[in-house]
Amino acid sequence: MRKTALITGATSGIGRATAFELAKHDINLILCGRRQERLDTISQALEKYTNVHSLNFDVRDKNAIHEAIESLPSDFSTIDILVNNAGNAHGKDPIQTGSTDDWDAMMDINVKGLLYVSRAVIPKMVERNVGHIINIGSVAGKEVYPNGNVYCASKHAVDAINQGMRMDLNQHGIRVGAVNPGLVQTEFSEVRFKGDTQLASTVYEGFKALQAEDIAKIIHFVVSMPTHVNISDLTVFPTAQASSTILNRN
Ligand code: NDP
Ligand code: 8X3
Repeated sequence: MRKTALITGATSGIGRATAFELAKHDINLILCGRRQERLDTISQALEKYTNVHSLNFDVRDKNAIHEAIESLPSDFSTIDILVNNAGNAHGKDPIQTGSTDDWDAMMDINVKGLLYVSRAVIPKMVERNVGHIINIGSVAGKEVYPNGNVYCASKHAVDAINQGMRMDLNQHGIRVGAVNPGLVQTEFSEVRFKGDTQLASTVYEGFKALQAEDIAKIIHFVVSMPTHVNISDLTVFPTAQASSTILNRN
């Protein structure tokens, strides 16, 4: 029987690429995001591969998440795989001048949003003693870099939540693991720099960044392992990157 995966942040970047990768491997999909037009376009493109249902909610809105999960049609209501991917950096300022609105956005989306979606999905996994959760962390959850302050804090929180989830869900046979990418060329930097596409493009100049499809293939690899194998924590850099602060630009 086909598995069903719910992917948050499926309208762009890593989430969208993961939707295509899992669809091509016969996994039913629940695609989540706030931009309905994109959800519609992506769903249409994937319908030739698999069954797709989309849910429009902001991960900051716990009531909307709960209602959306409760509203799932019976064909989609058994979620086998949860990809907690929605998130972004907002701003890249030193702590003394950082925007408290940016800080709220990062903590509310990257940390609390991930928790709210997980809280809505996990109980049914626990009832069935079946499930696989992939938390998209970051190298920023393993190291801190200058001006990364609160984004790094949010991803360190994801790292801790990933470990805690694995412990609590261990007795239920639910697999939990994180995929922690280095620099991936997506809309991430456009969001971080508030639509300044020129500044955003400089982030990926002079080296070959990871592509969203690279991470999607890794996520498929993780979920396709036999059920006795749990990839708990995986960090992936572009070859040109050795750490958050060491990047070989030519
Ligand atoms: P993108 O900006 O391309 O995609 C972000 C996705 O998150 C979009 O689909 C967006 O959908 C969704 N999202 C953002 N805010 C919300 C919200 N409040 N409610 C619901 N959905 C939301 O970035 P990436 O694909 O690069 O990022 C995906 C994940 O990967 C993030 O968690 C990021 O931290 C992580 N990551 C990225 C790296 C990179 O270098 N790009 C490296 C390491 C980790 P919509 O706007 O439609 O709601
Ligand atoms: C995204 C990668 O280096 O911009 O998590 O923090 S980085």
